[in-house]
Amino acid sequence: PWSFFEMAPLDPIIGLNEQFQKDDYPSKVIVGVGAYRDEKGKPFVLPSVRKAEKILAEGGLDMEYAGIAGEPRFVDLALEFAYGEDSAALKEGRIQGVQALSGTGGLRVFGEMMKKHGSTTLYLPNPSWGNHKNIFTNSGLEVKNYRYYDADNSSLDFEGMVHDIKSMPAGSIVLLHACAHNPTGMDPTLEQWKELSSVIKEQDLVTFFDCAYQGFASGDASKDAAAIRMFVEDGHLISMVQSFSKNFGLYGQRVGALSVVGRDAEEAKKVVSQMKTVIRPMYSNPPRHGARLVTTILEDPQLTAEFREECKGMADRINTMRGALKDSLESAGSTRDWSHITDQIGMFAYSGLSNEQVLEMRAKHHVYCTGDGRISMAGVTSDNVDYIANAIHDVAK
Ligand code: PLP
Ligand code: TYF
Repeated sequence: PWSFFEMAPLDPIIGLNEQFQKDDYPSKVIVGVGAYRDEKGKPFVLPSVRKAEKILAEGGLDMEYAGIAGEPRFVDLALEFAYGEDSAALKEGRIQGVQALSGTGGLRVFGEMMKKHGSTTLYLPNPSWGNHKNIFTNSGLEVKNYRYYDADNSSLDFEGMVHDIKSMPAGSIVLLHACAHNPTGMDPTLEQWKELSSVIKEQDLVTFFDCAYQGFASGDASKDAAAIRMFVEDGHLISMVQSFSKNFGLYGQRVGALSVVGRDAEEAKKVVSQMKTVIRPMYSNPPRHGARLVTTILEDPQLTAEFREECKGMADRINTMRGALKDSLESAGSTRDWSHITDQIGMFAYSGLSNEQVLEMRAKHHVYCTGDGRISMAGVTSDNVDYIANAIHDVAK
């Protein structure tokens, strides 16, 4: 039955790892997948997560199935983490959610649910995270774009964005990156968010926030939730997917949540019941360990404080490397304006390198970033920053 199967192309982001593994050049560098590395370039487990692991190991917990919606306590804490403990909507029970297979799984459940309930079109920023389009196309939705990034000026094309939102048909879904936009590292200001909130309201759209980097934009997880909290306060009945991959460093544990703000608690519960009908035939229920780790941390004020400090530490190291990369490019003799590297926030630098330059940099210098010129700043260290800068300068001259 398999003879007509062709080899599928490599994933444009994750496939880079496979290519990189095969490269035996000694000073090869990968700044592709968005995964945090420490100053030695090694994967990093947060000390608060290590402590939570110990607590769990000693807790003698059983390994029974979670419910379809996952760990209820985790969901409550995840929602408080994003919407804020003081959120009126949360206190009124108008926000309900399920545990999700990290951000990706939550996006897919949302897409399937919306398709089932008559949605036809979802709008993504141009550009957006590479996987978004496939997730929603595979959910049966038509995926369109709205203007977001002005590549010529390395800035947010806010006017274009507002213009495009104003021409979206009522009932369309608009996906917004809650903070630290991937791949551009360029977010609307608070004033711009306010304007977006009012424009979207007039248009009668379904607002869907993808929150994958809460804590990574400013270093302060509460501050990074400002847009979400503003929209809820403004009365938007949003839905949101949260990922705990980056901020808690729990990538492989697949920890996330999908939530909805209803007109009242009953409405929100009805939506959650529909999420569960999507989940049950797809994967039945989510894994427990990662959700238990996050619960253990967020339940404990001391561990939460430690986590917040550690998350800030990651964001700070990335920012230091932004400055170092820009300086290093200038020392290498580049006369191009690289100020966008330090202006951008979150995990990535959207360098402005063309696909041709990216491929040349890979072939000549064995520096691997994604085809769109996105550099994972989390992979830049004091040891490799000069090498990366020289490679960029060489192909960008
Ligand atoms: N959404 C955005 C914008 C992302 O950048 C990512 C990961 O890079 C995700 C969602 C999903 O990540 P995960 O499935 O690990 O939570
Ligand atoms: O670097 C990125 O943009 C992501 C990272 O299951 C990622 O693609 C990798 C694996 C995964 C989800 C996200």
